[in-house]
This record gives sequence, structure tokens and C-alpha cells, in this order.
Amino acid sequence: MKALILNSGMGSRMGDLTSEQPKCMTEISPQETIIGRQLKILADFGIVDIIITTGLFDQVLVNYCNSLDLPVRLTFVKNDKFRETNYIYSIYLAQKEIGQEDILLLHGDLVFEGHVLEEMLASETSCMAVSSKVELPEKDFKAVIKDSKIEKVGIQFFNNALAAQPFYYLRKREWKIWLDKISEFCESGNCNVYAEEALNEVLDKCSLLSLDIKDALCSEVDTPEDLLQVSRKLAELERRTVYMCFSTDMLHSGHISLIKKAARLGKLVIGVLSDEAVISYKRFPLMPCKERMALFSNIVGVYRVVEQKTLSYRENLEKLQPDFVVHGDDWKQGIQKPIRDEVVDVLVAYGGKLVEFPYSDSEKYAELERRARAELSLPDMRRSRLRKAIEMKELVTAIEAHSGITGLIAEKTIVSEEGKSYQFDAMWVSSLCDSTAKGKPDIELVDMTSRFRTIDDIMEVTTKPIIFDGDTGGLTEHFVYTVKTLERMGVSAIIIEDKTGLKKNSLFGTDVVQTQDSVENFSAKIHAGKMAQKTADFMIIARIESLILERGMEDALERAHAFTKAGADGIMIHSRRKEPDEIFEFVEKFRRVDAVTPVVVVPTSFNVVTEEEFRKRGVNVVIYANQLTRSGFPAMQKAAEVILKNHRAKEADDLCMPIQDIITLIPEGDY
Ligand code: SPV
Ligand code: MG
Repeated sequence: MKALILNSGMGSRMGDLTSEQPKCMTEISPQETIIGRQLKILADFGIVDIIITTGLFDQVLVNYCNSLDLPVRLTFVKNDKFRETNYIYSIYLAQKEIGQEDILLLHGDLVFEGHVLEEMLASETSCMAVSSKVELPEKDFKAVIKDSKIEKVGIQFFNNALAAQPFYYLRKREWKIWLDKISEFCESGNCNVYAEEALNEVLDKCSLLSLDIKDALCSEVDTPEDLLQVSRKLAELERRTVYMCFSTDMLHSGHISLIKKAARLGKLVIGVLSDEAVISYKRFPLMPCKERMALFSNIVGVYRVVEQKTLSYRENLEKLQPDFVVHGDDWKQGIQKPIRDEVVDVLVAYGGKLVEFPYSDSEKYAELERRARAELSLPDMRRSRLRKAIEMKELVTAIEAHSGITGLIAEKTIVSEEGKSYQFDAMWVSSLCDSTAKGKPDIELVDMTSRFRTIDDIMEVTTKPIIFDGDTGGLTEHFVYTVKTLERMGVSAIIIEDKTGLKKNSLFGTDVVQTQDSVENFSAKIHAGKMAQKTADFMIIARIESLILERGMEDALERAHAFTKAGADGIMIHSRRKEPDEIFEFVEKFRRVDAVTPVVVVPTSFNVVTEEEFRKRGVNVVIYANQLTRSGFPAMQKAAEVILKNHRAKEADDLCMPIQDIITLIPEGDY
């Protein structure tokens, strides 16, 4: 496609402004001339073959256009008879250069917004810019329109007409019909009329639609008054702001073209979604918020980048009050719908506008997401993520997984309510549940090789970080190997409890014989583990059993500080009381001395406490240690009983997932 810009006119109504240069070189802002702006916009839309007809001050214009050094190919066609002919003759002269192509035809004194051109180019048929919002001009072009089709163009039509601008997007067919008529006019000496007179003779053979640009800027500059008006409107446009929010850390061409489109509406402010918000509804970001912000601030067209702390736009919109919010139309459904509804409400309150572009990149996006997830599942990426999550989020949650399928539940379960989303941050490979799944007691009977196998099954189908329940850690001489293996596999942390001998599950408390390790021994084990690990990411978390074994608060605190000193990267404090008092007391006293070491809790017994309460009290990680096993087991037992009772499976059907669901539960190649 080519563009043809008509600049042979004398611009005599502009007074002094056109005494030494053509009208199109008039400045419309301190940074721009009319022609400079036109060429920049055309180049921005990839229209690089541009023909410019010239007349008076021909060489001044040629030199000026070339000096702009834009990525366009300019061809100049001089109309020597500019004094006695109209632009119909300039078009006639330019025919050879134009060839047989679709064309964008515009007058050299037209000032328009980028998105007017965008709409024209999106039109499937030939079209002309008209406006239903502008009063019919006395002297300028009007178009007579019927059923969106243009029937006549000229200054003399007032009935069924709209204000029209000399800005056409013409498909080959219509253009050829018009051009042939133009030739006929010029060859019979009819060169001093509007080219639209020729057009009017062939419009019944053409399909030229009106494109209503409403109140978008698209005006000719004929007089100094026009210039003032256009300059004012441009300055107003310059002040317009546009807001978009991105959660992505993988930019693709679809994002860039959306950014480009949005930037045409005004100064584009990008809100980058905080890490916490991204983690809550999507997945762990490959890049932290700060880096994502830097990425966006370097994209052409982006004016400013701010953080958007929550999925809700409210805070940023109320603060920034952008004229437009731009988004793909994909958020009209699904989990983003409540967020969109709120945006609409906020915009209505201050008079902003929502612009939604068709979203057509779902395949591209899905492919990038697959790649991101594959990357996140690799050992190095996965291992480091627990530490990062603890840094990024005030409270990290983990749920038990003991197999591929429970891993998938931990990975994929997400709930959304009132525009907020929640999912687990990590997985806990519990010794109790891993043993139970194998039908064995939780007494360190399931050996490490088997436990690693469980981890492997989980890792194969998930991406979230893993916290491994290492029981007592075994002999120090063995523990160091366990640390190295887990680290190599990509596990993020091991939690070991300060017990020795035959370990029993803590929830037995003092009902069974359990021996606590000495502070010295356990500290030495932690130290040895820390020395053995190769990366800075891996965490060894010390679990204190003093409250379980009723050794008192002082003992628990003393141990916590000693183990931290020995190198522990976190402290897990356990209790089997229903009331959370002793846990709260521990955290409070521990935090008085140590504000930084992460504290982990396992609220199996004290399960009334909410995550928010734990967060406020200074807990960093909450582990739901056994709920998937405990909920799955009775359901299975019940189904087995119902089958036995009825001597057939029909009665158990209501307890079971439909066959169709189970066979499609795990799509092939999902990970
Ligand atoms: C586990 O889940 O295996 C634990 C936590 O160690 S608890 O069962 O509460 O001891
Ligand atoms: Mg355990």
C-alpha cells in the first residue's frame, strides 16, 4: 500500500505563514509540523511508500522532508501548473508513481490522530473519514451518506450529510475507477475542479463507506484560526493519559502491538502487577516486579511505569485518573470479570473510558506460558523459589503432596472471589503422608530412596517449590548426603526435627516415648548440613519439639536461637494443642530477639487460626501438612464399603468422579 499526500496548493489563506514555505510545513506544536507529524504516523503504521505532490516552494519541501530522516521512501511529483490547476491535476500527474495498489489519500494540511488511521486501515472496504460529532462546515467538504455508503462529496451538500475530511483509504478497485475518471477530466482540460467532482460521477459504481471518527482529531488547517484550534486540540491530546496493567514476564509481539495501539491514545502509563498479586492468580514470576518494571520502561511508547499492588485497579486508577484504560477483550469473562466490572465503576465515577481491543493471541500466550512453566520446573529455578517467595510475600502457604496427583492439586488449585485469587505457594512432602500412602507407619521406615522417588513423581508434573519433611535427618553422616541430593533435585528446603532414636509422629506427643536430641548434637547436624550444601538457595529449617514434648517455652526458645546460630535458615515451632496460645507466645518471644529468621508453623491442631492472624504475628510459612491425605482416605474407604455392601458399584457412583472427568483430568503433554 502507498500513501499519496497532496501538497501542491498555495495555502494563501494562511497569510504570512505560507510566504516562504508550503502550508504543510506549518508548525502545529513546538516539536512538529503538519507534514512531519503525518509522515511519522504513516511510518509508525508501516506505510513507507509515500508520494508527495508539490508546487510552490517545491525544493523547500523536498529538503525539509528528507531532513526528517524517517524510515520512509519519499517520491515527489511536482505540479508546475499549481497556480491554475487544482489537486485533481496533481493526482493525474502522480498516476505513474502510484501504480495499481491500495492507497491512502490525504491532503497535506490534514492533522489527525494515529488511531483515526488505525480505524481506517482496519476497514475492509474503501472508506472516507467523516464525523457525526462535528457541525456541518459552511465551506468545507461534506459527504452525503446513505446506509453508511457515501453517495456524494462536495462543499455544496447539506442534506443527509456529515462533515467529511479529505482522508481516504481506497482499495485498488475503487481507486482505479476514480483515477480513470480523473484522467478523463484532466485530458479534457477540466483541471481546476475538486477531484471529488470526478469521484461523484463514479460513486454509484464504487463501494465507498463512511468511517465515523466522531470527535477524534482529524482536521484541515486552512487558516490561522484553524491552526490555533488544531494546536489546542493537539495539546489536549498530549495531556491525555492511558493506563494498562501487565502481569506478564514474557513479552510477545501481541503485547507490543497492544502497547503501540494504547500509546496512540495518549501518554501510556503501564502498571506492573506486584509479585504477590502475580503469584496469587497465575504463577511465580520469572522476573521480580522491579525487573519487569525496568523491561516495560524501555519499550517505545511507554511514558511511565508504576507498580500495581493488587489485582484490583482501583488504587492506581483513583490516583492517576487516566483518560483511558486499555485491555484485551478477553477479560469480559472468567476470573478477570469482577476486576473489569470494578474498573468500569471507577471509570464512570471520574469520567474515564475503557478501550478494549480484540484479544487474539491466546495460542501464542499459551505457548509462552508452557515455556515459562517448563523453566520454573527446572531444579535451579525451582530450588531458589522458596527463599524468593518468603522475601516477596508476607506469608507463604504450603500444602501436603505425596504423589503426582496430589502434587497437581497443590499446583493447580486456585480460588477466586471478589476479584482476588488464592493458590498455594509451595508443597510439603510430609513423612506422615508419604508413609501413609505406602501403608506404613510414620517412623522413618520409608527409606530415603523411596522418599526421593515420591519427590521425583511430584516434580515431574509440577513447578512449585518443595519443602521436604526430613524427620530427624538421621545420622549426621547420612544427613549431609540427603542435603546434597535434595539440593541437586531442586528441592528448596528440608525441615528436620530435634529428636533422636526411633522417631514417632509428633502428634502422639508424650503418649509415646520420644527422645529429644541435645542442643549440641542437633546444632552440629545443622552445621554439617549447611557446610554440605552447594548453593545459597537451599534452606535447612530446624523444627523444635520442646512444646510437643512438654519441655517448656524457655527450652523451645533457647533451642531456636541456638539452632539459628548453628546456621538454620528457619525455625519451625510445633504444638499439638488446640489452642494456639503457646505458638503465639513462642513467636512473640522469638521475634523480640530475632526479627528476620523465617518462622514456620503447622496448624493441624490449632487450625482455627487464620493465615492473616499468623501473618500479623510474624509467622512466615504456614504448612497444611496432611489435609489431602486425610480428606482422600475416608472418601476412598466409604466407596469401598458401599461396593461391598451392594455387591456392585452402581451405588458408589455418586461418591465418584465421572469417568470422563478422570480420563481428562490430566491432559497429555500438560507439563
Ligand atoms: C508430617 O506431616 O509428617 C509432619 C507434621 O511431620 S506432623 O504430622 O504434625 O508431625
Ligand atoms: Mg513428619
